Amino acid sequence: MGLAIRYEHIKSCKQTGARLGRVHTPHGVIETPAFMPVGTQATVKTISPEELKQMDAHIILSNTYHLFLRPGHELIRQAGGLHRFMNWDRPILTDSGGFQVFSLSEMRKITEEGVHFRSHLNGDKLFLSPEVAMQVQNALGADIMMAFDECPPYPADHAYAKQSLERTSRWAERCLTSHERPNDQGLFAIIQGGMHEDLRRQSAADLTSMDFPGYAIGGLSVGEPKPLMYEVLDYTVPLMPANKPRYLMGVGSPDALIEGSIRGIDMFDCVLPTRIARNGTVMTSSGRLVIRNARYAEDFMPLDPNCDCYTCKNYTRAYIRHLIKAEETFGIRLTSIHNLHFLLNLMRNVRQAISEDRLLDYRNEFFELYGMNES
Ligand code: PRF
Ligand code: ZN
Repeated sequence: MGLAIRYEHIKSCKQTGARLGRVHTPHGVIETPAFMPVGTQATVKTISPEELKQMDAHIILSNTYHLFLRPGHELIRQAGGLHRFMNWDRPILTDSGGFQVFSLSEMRKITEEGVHFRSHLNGDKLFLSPEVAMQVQNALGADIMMAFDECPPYPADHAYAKQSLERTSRWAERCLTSHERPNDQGLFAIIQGGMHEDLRRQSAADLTSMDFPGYAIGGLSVGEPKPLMYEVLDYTVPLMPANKPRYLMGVGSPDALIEGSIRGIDMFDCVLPTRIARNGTVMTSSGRLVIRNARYAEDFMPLDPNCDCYTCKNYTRAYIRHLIKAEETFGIRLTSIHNLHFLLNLMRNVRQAISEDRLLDYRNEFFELYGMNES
């Protein structure tokens, strides 16, 4: 197998079993557990790479589906790959399109060969398959690429989830075979199986027998209750190899980042911080705050008095509320910077707590202030 990705385990938390580690990639090191900001269209919306580095983001995620549709992977290959195209020289992970094609495109038809669909941009007829997803991701050149999978909707009955995971296993094999750059791009497999324990076992067994350099859990955070997601993690994470990175896809609420870390997850991504920032919602140490609310009109405090981000050091709630209400783009830049800083800082705190064997204490202190059920 390829040499692109190496997981270094530093230690496990004695209170929880959470892992402190490092993922070594061709573009540098990711300290784990890590949160990956999402840059769907080769940009983390409104934030420059320099700002992401100031916030200490180690890795960002981008999307095969979007870049395949626009501007096209051949153009990005011509630019010298995604890193050079977007001026980001730290690690990048690209998702395979196997999820976005189901959530965004119209008139899709799944066959054994792949997925036929129409572009959500202009209605063009397109096709994605394991081989096409690998070709596109090889052209983009991310450090970590994802296998082309099928994420069943929630709820999915046992029969559907079974045939879907079996296809995902066959597709994973085809991804391995058609991957052309195993020495500088690591390909991660995605465990599916819905909310069914026997199917998660079957999926993990299929995929771990193929020896990928990393493993992800897909098919969670698709509308199921949080306790059910934690239950699936409880029995799925122990099925994943201990010497490789473990990535929980599309999960990034503060409570789930902590609960996932406790269960042994190393990597997370989510559009949540940047998406809610754009409608004026921020995460603070005492829970979510909706800055559009009239109660902040004359509030000259920072968004979060406990935060030392650029936004909180320089701007007030009243000013940010004004910008958001006036639809000034600087407003959503300020809330996006704050929310990303909040989650990246949360992960720094999680790593520190693991190193000191007190992640359970940290979790309890965090929830005390933040509120357990807020996402
Ligand atoms: N598969 C892929 N990407 C994903 C998911 C998945 O199951 C999810 C599930 N929450 C988010 N992103 N390929
Ligand atoms: Zn802040």
